[in-house]
Amino acid sequence: MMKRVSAFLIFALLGALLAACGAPAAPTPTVAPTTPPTEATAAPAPTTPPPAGGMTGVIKIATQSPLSGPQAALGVGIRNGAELGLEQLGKILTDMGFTVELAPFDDQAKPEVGSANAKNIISDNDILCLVGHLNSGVALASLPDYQAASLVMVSPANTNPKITESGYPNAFRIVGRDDVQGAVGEEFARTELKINSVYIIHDKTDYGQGVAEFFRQNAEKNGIQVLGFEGTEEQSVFDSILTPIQAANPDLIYFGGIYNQAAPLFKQARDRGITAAFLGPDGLDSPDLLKVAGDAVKGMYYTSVAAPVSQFPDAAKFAEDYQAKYNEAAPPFSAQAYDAMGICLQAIAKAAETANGKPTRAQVLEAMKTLGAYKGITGTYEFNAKGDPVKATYFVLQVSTEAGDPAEVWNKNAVVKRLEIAAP
Ligand code: ABU
Repeated sequence: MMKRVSAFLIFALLGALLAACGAPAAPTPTVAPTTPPTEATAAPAPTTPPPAGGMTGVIKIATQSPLSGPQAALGVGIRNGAELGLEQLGKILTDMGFTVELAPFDDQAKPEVGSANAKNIISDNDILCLVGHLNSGVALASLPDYQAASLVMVSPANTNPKITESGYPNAFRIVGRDDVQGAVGEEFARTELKINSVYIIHDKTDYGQGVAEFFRQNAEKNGIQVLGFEGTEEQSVFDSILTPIQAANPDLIYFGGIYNQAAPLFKQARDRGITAAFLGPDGLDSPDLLKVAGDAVKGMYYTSVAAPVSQFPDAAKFAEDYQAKYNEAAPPFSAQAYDAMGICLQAIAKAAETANGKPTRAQVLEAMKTLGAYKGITGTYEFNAKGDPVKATYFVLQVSTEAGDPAEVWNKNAVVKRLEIAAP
């Protein structure tokens, strides 16, 4: 027995000696090539062993957004914007000695897929920050897992108040909120469009129903007649929704939801002779609204917390680089994803300096809380204690009536109002 123990000790000592002599050189700092979109069911990537000290090792930043399905036009833009951000801003970590990688996940705009992905994301200890989501309902389904792992989420798009009102210390966003966006839309409809009556439709999601409720509350308070308030998950044939709207003959149809559902709804409304004005929130801020609905939406108004990238002078180079890399115009929310990535990188770098090595997620979260102002390409962001930006920009925009490629034409949408509003 003693002999077997001695032999084991000798082998162990030899092994330790060899490992010390032949320890691998620190990896050359690089931005690793993009990994392909991860399937919702994909197994988590293996984690690298923690470095023995110093600024070495792999650091991953994940994205979650719809990369497939009907909302992919905005979701892919978020992934691409974050990817470009990592390529151009990742130097802050590679100069320290780390290797940085993007870990993109496809949440399909479905809460259950986002939640399943979240479990894979937190099981990969190299993932230190997350840029996402597009959909507030998907973020809300994923946040309990992120919180359990102290993983920071920086959203470039989520506007539902619950994101930052539910007590998640790790939830941050750089955009405004629907309690404000709904009020901005209602005020514009009442004072500029001079509407007296509205029929409100929503998509039954946290986001769509939420913003529709805020619009309704303000409309009722301010004397606009609300002729209907309906939720629907219908995606293509809206006859049963449009028949009562046609009978009610409202001045305005307000749609709380995303462009993929709004486009056929608005198109079919016009096709059957409904003349009401259309209005909706930032979920409509996609060239695909114009691509599918065509003339039906030309000249219509919408509110947004994102706006076409052409509205941000500091994002001009981003727009050029995006076009060159992805062969299409940068969609709304992609520049915000670039900034969300920049914020993740700053927080990780700050945490690495404090830790004098690869930080933990908890250390990144601590760094986020004291990050101070971050100057991005879409604005300067500073977070309040809830994780909201101290001030957010809200736009009222009008869809261009010009002909041409919708992705190009969308950048010609006119800004009717631009408001800087403090977080509620
Ligand atoms: N705010 C636009 C994207 C939709 C959402 O927040 O769910």
